[in-house]
Amino acid sequence: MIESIEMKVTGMKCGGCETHVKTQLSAIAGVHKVEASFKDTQVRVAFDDSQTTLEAIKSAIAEAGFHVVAA
Ligand SMILES: [Cu+2]
Repeated sequence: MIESIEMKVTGMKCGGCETHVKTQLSAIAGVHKVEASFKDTQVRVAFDDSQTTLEAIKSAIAEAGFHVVAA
Protein backbone atom coordinates (compact mmCIF):
# COMPACT_ATOMS: atom_id res chain seq x y z
CA MET A 1 0.00 0.00 0.00
CA ILE A 2 1.22 3.50 -0.75
CA GLU A 3 1.64 5.59 2.36
CA SER A 4 1.84 9.36 2.18
CA ILE A 5 3.54 11.01 5.10
CA GLU A 6 4.54 14.48 6.08
CA MET A 7 7.44 15.14 8.40
CA LYS A 8 8.85 18.19 10.05
CA VAL A 9 12.55 18.25 9.19
CA THR A 10 15.03 20.85 10.38
CA GLY A 11 18.52 21.63 9.11
CA MET A 12 17.63 22.36 5.47
CA LYS A 13 18.89 25.83 4.61
CA CYS A 14 18.61 26.15 0.85
CA GLY A 15 17.46 24.53 -2.37
CA GLY A 16 20.62 22.41 -2.34
CA CYS A 17 19.55 20.86 0.95
CA GLU A 18 16.12 20.12 -0.52
CA THR A 19 17.80 18.41 -3.47
CA HIS A 20 20.05 16.44 -1.11
CA VAL A 21 17.04 15.12 0.82
CA LYS A 22 15.18 14.28 -2.39
CA THR A 23 18.19 12.47 -3.86
CA GLN A 24 18.81 10.44 -0.70
CA LEU A 25 15.18 9.41 -0.31
CA SER A 26 14.59 8.70 -4.00
CA ALA A 27 17.45 6.19 -3.83
CA ILE A 28 15.43 4.01 -1.44
CA ALA A 29 13.54 1.22 -3.20
CA GLY A 30 9.83 1.75 -2.73
CA VAL A 31 9.96 5.54 -2.45
CA HIS A 32 7.67 6.97 -5.12
CA LYS A 33 7.64 10.67 -4.53
CA VAL A 34 9.56 13.15 -2.40
CA GLU A 35 8.86 16.80 -1.82
CA ALA A 36 11.08 18.90 0.41
CA SER A 37 10.74 22.50 1.49
CA PHE A 38 13.36 24.22 3.62
CA LYS A 39 11.05 27.22 4.05
CA ASP A 40 8.28 25.10 5.53
CA THR A 41 10.78 22.73 7.25
CA GLN A 42 8.75 19.96 5.72
CA VAL A 43 9.34 16.76 3.80
CA ARG A 44 6.55 14.78 2.15
CA VAL A 45 7.17 11.24 1.07
CA ALA A 46 4.99 8.72 -0.72
CA PHE A 47 6.29 5.20 -0.33
CA ASP A 48 5.23 1.61 -0.75
CA ASP A 49 5.09 0.14 2.74
CA SER A 50 5.70 -3.36 1.41
CA GLN A 51 9.12 -2.22 0.16
CA THR A 52 10.38 0.18 2.79
CA THR A 53 9.50 1.63 6.17
CA LEU A 54 9.08 5.02 7.77
CA GLU A 55 12.05 4.16 9.99
CA ALA A 56 14.28 3.60 6.93
CA ILE A 57 13.17 6.93 5.51
CA LYS A 58 13.84 8.73 8.78
CA SER A 59 17.31 7.25 9.11
CA ALA A 60 18.14 8.23 5.51
CA ILE A 61 17.20 11.82 6.38
CA ALA A 62 19.39 11.65 9.49
CA GLU A 63 22.29 10.19 7.47
CA ALA A 64 21.95 13.09 5.05
CA GLY A 65 22.60 15.40 8.01
CA PHE A 66 19.09 16.65 8.75
CA HIS A 67 16.79 16.16 11.70
CA VAL A 68 13.33 14.68 11.73
CA VAL A 69 11.52 16.58 14.46
CA ALA A 70 8.10 14.99 14.05
CA ALA A 71 6.43 12.55 11.71
CU1 LIG B 1 21.54 23.95 1.75
